[in-house]
Amino acid sequence: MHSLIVGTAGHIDHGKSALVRALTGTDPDRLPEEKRRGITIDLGFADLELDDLRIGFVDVPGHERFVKNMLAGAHGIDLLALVIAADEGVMPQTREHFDICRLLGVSNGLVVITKTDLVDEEMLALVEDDARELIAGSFLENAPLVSVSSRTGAGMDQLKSRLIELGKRVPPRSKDFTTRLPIDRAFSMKGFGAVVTGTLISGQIKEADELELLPLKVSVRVRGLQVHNKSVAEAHAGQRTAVNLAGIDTVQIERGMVLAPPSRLRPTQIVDVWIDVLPGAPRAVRSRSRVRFHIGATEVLGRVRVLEEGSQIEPGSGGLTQLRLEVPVVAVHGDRFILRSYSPAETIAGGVIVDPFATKHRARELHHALELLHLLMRDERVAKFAGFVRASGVRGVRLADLAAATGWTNEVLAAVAAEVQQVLEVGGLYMARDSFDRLTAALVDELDRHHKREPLARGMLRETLREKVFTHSAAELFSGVLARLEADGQVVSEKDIVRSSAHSVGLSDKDLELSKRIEQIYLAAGVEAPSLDDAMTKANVAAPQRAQARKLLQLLLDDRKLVRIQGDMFMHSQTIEDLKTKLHTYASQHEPERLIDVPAFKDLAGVSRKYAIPLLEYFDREQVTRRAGDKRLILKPR
Ligand SMILES: Nc1nc2c(ncn2[C@@H]2O[C@H](COP(=O)(O)OP(=O)(O)O)[C@@H](O)[C@H]2O)c(=O)[nH]1
Ligand SMILES: [Mg+2]
Repeated sequence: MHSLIVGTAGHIDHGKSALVRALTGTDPDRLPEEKRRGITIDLGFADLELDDLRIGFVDVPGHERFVKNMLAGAHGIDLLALVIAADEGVMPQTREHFDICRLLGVSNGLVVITKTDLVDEEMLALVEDDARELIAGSFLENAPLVSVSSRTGAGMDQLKSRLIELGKRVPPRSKDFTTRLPIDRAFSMKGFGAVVTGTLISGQIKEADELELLPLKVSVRVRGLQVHNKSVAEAHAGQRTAVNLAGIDTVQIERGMVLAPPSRLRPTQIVDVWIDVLPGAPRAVRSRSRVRFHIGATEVLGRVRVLEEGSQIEPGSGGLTQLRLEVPVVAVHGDRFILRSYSPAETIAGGVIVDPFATKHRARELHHALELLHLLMRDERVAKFAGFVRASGVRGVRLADLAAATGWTNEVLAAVAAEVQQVLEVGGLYMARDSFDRLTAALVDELDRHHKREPLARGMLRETLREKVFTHSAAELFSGVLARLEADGQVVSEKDIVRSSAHSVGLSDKDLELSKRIEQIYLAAGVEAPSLDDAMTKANVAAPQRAQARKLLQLLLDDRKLVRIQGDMFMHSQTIEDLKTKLHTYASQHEPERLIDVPAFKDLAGVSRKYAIPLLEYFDREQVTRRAGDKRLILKPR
């Protein structure tokens, strides 16, 4: 079975709903008001199995006041049935609906001339000419034109066989996009709760799936599914789908909201788009004009900022534009949409989403922004991927960001990522090679400046460096960049200190000599560590030189020649190593407990309590020992 959606379009009273009823036996005018007034106000639905085709009909209102509702149904159709009444011919909404379908990228369909029972042959021929003129040069140019009467049934069999032929030629929906269901109806069913319906435009939905309702970002669960009024375990792209949702109240759901997998797609309020202004539009699309933006099943208001020179796009031409929306919507790259003027509401343009998560462009950056948008518009996924990565600059972009921007499945993302060039993956973020180079240059610069300022310091604190160069980026990016620079041998990072690999602390002979003396004093003192003051005095450091001596001491610590036990208590690393060896020997003599108490440690180390406690605490921190009640467990060396 091949599922597809057929959408009606055409002027009011041209027999769209009657046609759907004649074909399916279902009256698509379901609202009491529609039945009473005999007109379609909102979308109607019906289904039909023809051969191995399962057709979902979306019947739209023809009245110009309800174009908004028409749009909510027109976005997901595979086949257009453009309906023209034989007794009236092409009328304003025939044209407007047809324009809309063209702008939305509908690419298959047929023309149905209805009410043939009301006209003679001559009139019918005239209307057919009228229709042919309308579709000349469009996607319907070579489409079948079928004349029918829903009243007498004339032409219905021919129409059905045309639908079968066309339906077979409609390509299956691409499997490359993540699941998305724009909601066109929401209602409650007694005993079931919230039910939403819509055209599943991509992916699939299964019973018990966890989904996310956007832009609310509420998680919901699929309690049940129906396709064509039958319960199913799974619904597929191209099917009219009803979903019974748990975890949400019907009152929270509105037409135009979207169901998608959790955390996969994201709402947006600024989009960069390409628009084509209808040749018949009453005026150019200008910056600052307020428009109605129709995407999926939703309509929101927004403001235009034309990105092209001249700040306007003339009727019959196209260009790049930014739309700032008053309410968030769900949009991915490549989505089609319609722009209507605010008042009077008329269709003026259609377009395609280029960058769904755009930022405001400053005038001097506009040129660069336009360049990137053109890259995104290239018809190759690798170029699009590279475009999104480049647009992210030195911030980089996560695969999840790319998934939200493109709507691509993980399989597609992985395949494209493997092919893309001049893009690096750093700390889980994708970044263009030149952005990466700029970032590393800034980092190396910052380090060099630091080394110039502080020639005696071994390097810069990691955190300080991150704050200076990576203020606005993700933490993992910094580690990623650093790791790459280390692997390249450009920088060396030790614990919380980073230095450029070319940097070495340059000590004067005098400093070198003093540093040796200080080290010697600690080495000689062993566990009987002198206070800092004592050490300075012993090393003959006069008061004015103490600051310098302290820096030298810090260098000795950085070089791990000295170890800080606690506060100002330092010991030589040799002393500590000897103690560790003694501890391990002791442990091996006290297997399997490997325990030592404070008195035993004092004996072992030959120290008083004043040193024993800080030393043991130091060993605890270093994971040489671990507290076990009032004793220490001597850990096995790793
Ligand atoms: N004589 C005749 N009347 C029709 C035919 N199809 C529809 N109608 C009538 O035309 C009117 C409008 O039809 P409807 O299907 O509601 O038009 P819609 O607004 O395009 O959906 C109704 O009164 C229908 O009974 C037809 O083939 N022949
Ligand atoms: Mg109707």
